[in-house]
Amino acid sequence: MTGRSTVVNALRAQRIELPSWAFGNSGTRFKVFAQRGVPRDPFEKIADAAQVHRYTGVAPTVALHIPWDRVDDYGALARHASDLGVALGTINSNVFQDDDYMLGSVTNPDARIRRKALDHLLACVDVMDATGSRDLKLWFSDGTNYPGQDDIRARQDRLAEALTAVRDRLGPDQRMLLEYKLFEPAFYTMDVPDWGTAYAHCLQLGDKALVVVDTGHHAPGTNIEFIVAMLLRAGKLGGFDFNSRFYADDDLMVGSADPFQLFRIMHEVVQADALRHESGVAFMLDQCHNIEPKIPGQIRSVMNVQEATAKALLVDVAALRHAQSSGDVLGANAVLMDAYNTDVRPLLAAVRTEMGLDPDPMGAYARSGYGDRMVIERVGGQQAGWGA
Ligand code: AFD
Ligand code: MN
Repeated sequence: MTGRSTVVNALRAQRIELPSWAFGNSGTRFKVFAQRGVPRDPFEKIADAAQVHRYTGVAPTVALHIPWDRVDDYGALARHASDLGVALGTINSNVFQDDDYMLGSVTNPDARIRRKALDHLLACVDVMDATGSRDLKLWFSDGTNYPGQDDIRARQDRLAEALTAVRDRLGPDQRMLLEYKLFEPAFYTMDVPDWGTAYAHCLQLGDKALVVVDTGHHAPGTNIEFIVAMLLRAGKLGGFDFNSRFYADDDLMVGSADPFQLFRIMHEVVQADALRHESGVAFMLDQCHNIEPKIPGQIRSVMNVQEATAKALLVDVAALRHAQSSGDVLGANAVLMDAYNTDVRPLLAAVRTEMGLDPDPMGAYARSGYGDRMVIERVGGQQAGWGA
């Protein structure tokens, strides 16, 4: 059984990265519901993200999305973040919102459009140079909707060509994280549909290329923790985009649909000793708060990741290994379920108190009145949202 101090120290050291885009207006293809007090620019997004870190203590970095978060002076944005106790994190490219990309970006049959997309990816590396970011996250909406529309293998060749050019551009301490997604917005083939495709390209690209597992990007019923274990064993897990789903890429608060799956994923992470910051695995959130207030929605997500992590840290590994090695099926399962069924909220409340935080982040944020103040202060301007 892991000692309490070891568990507490691991929970205190945990780092979860927030997505800037979660604080703007978001929605579905049917409607983006505007909320009052929403940020109007990257500086205000950072301010809202800093509230999540203020009350949770484990969310010190904010991922940016380019061009949504493009600013004239990234140094000023970084200083703004630092003044608020956070830092700029992963840079997310966006080659999915330009009319030119209707038939694909880096895999488009038109070389001119492929060049335009690659130039954006290289410009994102320039942003990384300016922000000091380690990771470039690459998600491609590229794919086809109909059999025969394009050559599946040729599109993979185009993808490999672009990824190689990005790899060659990266600095010595920079990485590229390739994210896969089974479907949407393409419905017949996605050019990076699954972990196998992402893994195959990352193997070709070398050590700087790693896979991102977005928990909403699989077919229903997929054993995601198996994928996580395989990538960890191969040294090719770059990170997560945590969210939750009932049916598709719903981008709901992580852990809200299936906290048991989140626990099983974090169990594989803990067993592979990959929770430590030094492991290089990035624990990012990637969500769209469509109907819930955004800052408390993110606080809840962070808390859900913490709870799954705490339970994973409580697994009695010695007992588990003994039961496994002796073929004690029920015993091994019981060891895991004992950890999962442990109410870790008192433990996390104690950890927060030891960190000098309110043990109840949601209540502390609500009592701060920050959200109400933003509604009053943020009048006018153009609210951030899809495309903003
Ligand atoms: C969309 C994509 C993908 C990506 C995210 C940020 O589905 O998850 O990581 O946008 O670009 O949610
Ligand atoms: Mn994602």
